[in-house]
Order: sequence, then C-alpha cells, then structure tokens
Amino acid sequence: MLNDFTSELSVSSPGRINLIGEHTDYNNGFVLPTAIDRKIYFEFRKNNYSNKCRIYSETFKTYTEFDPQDLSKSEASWKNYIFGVVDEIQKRGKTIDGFDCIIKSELPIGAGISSSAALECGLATGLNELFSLGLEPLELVKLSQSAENNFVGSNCGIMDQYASVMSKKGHLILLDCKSLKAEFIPADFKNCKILLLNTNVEHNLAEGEYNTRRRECEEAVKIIQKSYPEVHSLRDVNFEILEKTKHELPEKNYQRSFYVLKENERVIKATEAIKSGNIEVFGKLMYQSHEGLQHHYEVSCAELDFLVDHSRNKEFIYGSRMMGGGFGGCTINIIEENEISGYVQEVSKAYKEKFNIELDAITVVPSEGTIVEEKK
Ligand code: GAF
Repeated sequence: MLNDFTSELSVSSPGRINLIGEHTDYNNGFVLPTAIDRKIYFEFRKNNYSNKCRIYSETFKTYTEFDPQDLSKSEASWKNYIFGVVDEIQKRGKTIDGFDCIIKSELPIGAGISSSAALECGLATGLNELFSLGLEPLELVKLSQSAENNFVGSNCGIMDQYASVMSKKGHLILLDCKSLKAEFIPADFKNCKILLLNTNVEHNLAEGEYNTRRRECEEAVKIIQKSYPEVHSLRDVNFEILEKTKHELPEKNYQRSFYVLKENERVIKATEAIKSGNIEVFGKLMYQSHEGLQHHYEVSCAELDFLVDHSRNKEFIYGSRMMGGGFGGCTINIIEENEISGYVQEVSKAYKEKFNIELDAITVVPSEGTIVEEKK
C-alpha cells in the first residue's frame, strides 16, 4: 500500500506525561504535563490524482481510504481520530484535498501516555502545513480536542492535546485550563529521572467511567450554582462554598468535587516545590494525588495501587502516582537514576507474582511538542 511513497512533509508528534493535576482539565483547573521523547511519525504528500485521503498505519498494518466529504464513524477506533480531525478542519471552513499519509508509532496504546492526542495533533499539524491552512497552534490543539469529543465520543479535556503541541524541551507546562495561560517550568529533578511503569492493563470501563466522572462534576456545579450563581465550574468553588453546600450534594458528587479542589491546590504547591528544587515535597504531593484518585475520585485499580504502594518507603523514590484517565495504564515515578535498573527488576518480579502480567518500564524525558521535521 502506498508504494513508491515520496514524502513532501515529515511531522513528529509526542505522547505526554502529567506530573500532577489529574481530572482537573475538564473542570477548568490546573495541570502540569509535558511531552515525552516517544512519538508518532507521519509522512505526507499531496495526492493530486484523486480527492481521496489514503492512510497507511505501519503500526496496525492497515490501510484506509476515504472521501473527506463523506465521513462516517468507523468500527476501528484509530480511524475515528483521523476522520475527526479532517472533519473539524473542514468545519472551520478549510479545504482538504486528497493526500497520502504513512503513520508509524512508538507509543504504546492504552498506556495513559495519550497516543490518541499525538495522532490527532500530528495529523492536524501535518494537514495545516501541507495545505497551508493558516491555523495557529492553539487552534490545532482545540480542533484536535473537538475531534475526540465529537467524533470519537470521549469527553476529554484539553490537557493531552495542549501538551502534545505546545511543550518545550526540558520544561513542564503549568496550564490554567480556564484561561489557557501557560507557564513553562524548567523540569529539574536533580539526580532523579521520570520512570513510567506500564501495568499493561486497560480495564474496559475506562471510557464510560471517564465520561461519568465528568458528568458527576458538572452535576455538582449545577447544585452549587443554586446557592452560588457565580459558580460556572469547580474552578469557581472554594472549600468554604463546598462545605456550605455539602448537605445538598449527593455523597459521590461531594467526593469528586473535594478531590478536584484538593488536586488544584496540589498542582500549585507542586509547581512551587519544583521551582525551589524541593523534590521531597513534590513527591509527597504526587502520593497525595494518587490517594485522592484512588479513594475520592475512584479511577484507580488494583494494579496501579499495587505499584504505587510498592514504591512507598523506598528512600530513592520521591513520588509515585497513577497517570492519565485511570483504570490501567502507567504509574509515573520520580526515582534516583542509579536505582532504576535494580528497582525495575525487583518491582517487575513482584508484579508478575501478584498479577501474572509482565510490567513494562520506560524512562522519559520532557521534550518538544509536535514538530514539522521537514518540508521537502
Ligand atoms: C485523559 C484525558 F484525555 C485528559 O483530558 C485528562 O482529563 C486526563 O485523562 C485525566 O487527567 O488523558
């Protein structure tokens, strides 16, 4: 498929990690993500002899051909990310002619490092360049998020797409998801590295539960609004308001809201900690974040809890928590560099004994966002 491919344009689009600030983005809160040095690579060329879009995924060894004027939902979920991006670009009044594209990914799927955002953002960036559409980076972020919301049907927030496009090498992004103001914080973890431990499980309730959490937060806002009309999202709620309206909120909605308010506070504290080089405080906040996600937000699972618990009381690990939407995927760990290989061996053995599942470990480096590698 797509033989004799002469590329006109190369794009690379990274996965992302999030140091802290989970399930806060769609609540207009704070997050602290960055892109990583694992990517999806795209090769593009205009296809002048038809108006068809032709895409070959080397990862899935699958070919798809479609007419951009006639998009409908596919059974294969990776195609919906692609159709969604093409659809959102066209909704903005831009024209997509025929093109060919080869996609190659080094991002594990379902690991919580957002291969989906990398796919959307890489495609959007590539088409923007190829057809000189003139879309600004923030518009590419937003349309990629809309592709996921409208075509794929996941009500995700903006964090993953923002990190995939906007990240700067060696930095974390403190993103205010309400104003979309970003501050780039040097990612200086001293003698530590960022280690991801992939549970290799993806419990299939993940997507449904994600949308449910979002709805539970929105329901809480509606109830709080009755007494505080100025409240439009959980970002506008403080602990005083939450306690005063507690008796009106169903327990679940209260727990979710409590977690979100606490997590926003933790993101700000963690940012101060990393700015002042206090990795110990930063790490403690990561553990607290995990506990909140486990007990108040209820998006963790046995495999993630096991890995986080296993890291406790290891003096060379400063912080550990589940990362991303939850119900599987990775934990993110801040660990002294010279302890990594010994620890990975030890925890992999323990994990295998407990769950009979292989653990995957990767160290990642804060990296640049989506890059147009070459225009030929
Ligand atoms: C997923 C979503 F895509 C993000 O928007 C975010 O909500 C995250 O889960 C949880 O923090 O990655």
